[in-house]
Amino acid sequence: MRGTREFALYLEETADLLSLKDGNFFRIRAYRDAANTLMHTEEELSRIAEGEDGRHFEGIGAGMISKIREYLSTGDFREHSELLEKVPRGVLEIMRIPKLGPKKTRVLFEKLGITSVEELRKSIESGRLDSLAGFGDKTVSNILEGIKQLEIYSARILISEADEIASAVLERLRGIRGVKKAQAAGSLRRRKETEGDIDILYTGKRPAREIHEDFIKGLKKKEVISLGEKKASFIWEGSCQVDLRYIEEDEWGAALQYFTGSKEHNVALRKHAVRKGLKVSEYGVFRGGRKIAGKTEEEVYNSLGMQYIHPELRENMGELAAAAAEELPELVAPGDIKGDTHVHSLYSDGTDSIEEIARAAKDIGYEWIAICDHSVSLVIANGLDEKRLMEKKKEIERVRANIRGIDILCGQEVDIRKDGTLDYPDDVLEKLDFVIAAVHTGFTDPEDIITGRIIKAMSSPYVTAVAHLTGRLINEREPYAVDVPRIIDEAARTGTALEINANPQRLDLYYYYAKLAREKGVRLAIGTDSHHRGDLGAMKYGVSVARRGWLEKKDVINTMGAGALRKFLAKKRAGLKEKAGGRA
Ligand code: DGT
Ligand code: CA
Ligand code: CA
Repeated sequence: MRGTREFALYLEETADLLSLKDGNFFRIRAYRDAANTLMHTEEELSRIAEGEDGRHFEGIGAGMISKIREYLSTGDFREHSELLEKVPRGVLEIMRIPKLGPKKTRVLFEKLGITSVEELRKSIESGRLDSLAGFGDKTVSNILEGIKQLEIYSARILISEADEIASAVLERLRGIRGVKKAQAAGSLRRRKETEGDIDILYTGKRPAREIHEDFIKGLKKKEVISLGEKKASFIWEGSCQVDLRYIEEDEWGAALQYFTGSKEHNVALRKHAVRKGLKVSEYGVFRGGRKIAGKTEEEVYNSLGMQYIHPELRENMGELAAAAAEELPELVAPGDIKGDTHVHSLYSDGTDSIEEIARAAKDIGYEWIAICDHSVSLVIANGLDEKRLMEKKKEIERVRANIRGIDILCGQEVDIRKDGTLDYPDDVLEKLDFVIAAVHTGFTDPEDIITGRIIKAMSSPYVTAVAHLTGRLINEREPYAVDVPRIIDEAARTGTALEINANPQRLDLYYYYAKLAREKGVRLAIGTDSHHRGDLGAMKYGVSVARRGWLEKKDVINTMGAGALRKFLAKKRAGLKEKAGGRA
């Protein structure tokens, strides 16, 4: 579909290309203004081209309308495509480096043929810019600084960082005179694994511009991007963009719904509304000219004939149909969690003793905790050989006798070796309460090899769960190649659970695979992979992934009491051993 937003991006790009050519200032500004207007409307491009409803589209004149029509019929417009033939997109990226600007970008492109940020960085390092007029030491060091900034703006941040920024911003905002309600929306409210930027909505009884000006006063290292009547954008502490939006009190629910997104959810919601003869916008739900909802989000969804949809579900993965049929899952909640399936102790690479971990877990209110240290092959993480493993088991028994009210499971995170065998023999595994199996080697192997290793490991009656299935480290290491749907089928067949690793840098399984696992009847185990007892709090990120994956209490083994959990663990062992015995 050729959408309004895509067209607006093309306009923006045309304006950039024109500025690179030293084009007419007023024309460039007119394009940017039009792009900005279109970026913020919900209207279909074809309707704008009809010139209907023109009052929303100040700044979209006859010239622009003809470009829109051209775009609608050909997918582009001539001015844009012709400009783009002469200048590669990478050059536009260079122009986005703070403080560089179109003139210098043009020199780099025309004189040295530099067409990407990476090329520019290399050219600086190799001294190609040294003799270029207008690129003295100061300029070059500004460019390097700018490249670093650009990386900050374009990287998505971890949810744990986003949470911290959002609470600091909210605290500051709530402290400003005249601010009433304030809340995070956007991907952070949906609890997405990473955030592109942070969206904050608020209501107030003073002009928003004054509130924004108060807000940015005295910010450390502040970087104000824009300061408008209703919206302000800035970079918080040099790390992430924050958008503040002033919302009218009686439009709060509609705005919260709109700015929580996702965009895909919103598009589908609007279509659903249209079928019912209604119109949804960030201002409310309307029948004809009459507003029928908008003050609360519940009201917005209910007025469209559906259940309230939790933000975590709003990814257009079937939640609208389920809400209309009143068939939404009853999502697992942090309060349902009774234990953690993946915690390291001093025995391998953790920092705390078994007793310290057990007490910390008890303080959280858990009924049990599984201490899973690394196995013998993982030498760099101080993996345990059989002897030390038996010492650990003894110590767990001692601590268990000393601390009442919490069951400590003697677990291990056992390496899946290159040939798919496990890192301890069966007679050792048999002595453990809880085994999570994990791939820590051969990350670059092809998909069938890695998938095969994991499938072989799952066929062991001792393997409770597979840890961090894809091995990704967000912003640091790509996932290794693994056929997740196949693993899910095998997990269902063998009664093996799959881990949702709650470490904010992992969050692995991804939520959509958690959803698929649930649909196939696989249980999920949320493990924080803690190496310090302070990390136990990461459980909430794992629960968010579970909720985004539509999981209910019964789908997550962490919601079992200690007794039920031990029964569950015994079941796989008994079942698979019986099958193996039957075959023999
Ligand atoms: P992010 O920031 O990339 O992690 O993802 P979001 O979902 O927070 O996206 P963002 O910050 O661009 O916008 C916040 C929400 O506002 C988004 O989820 C839906 C809504 N929204 C913003 N701009 C548009 C738009 O042009 N069209 C539609 N349909 N929704 C939009
Ligand atoms: Ca956002
Ligand atoms: Ca935003």
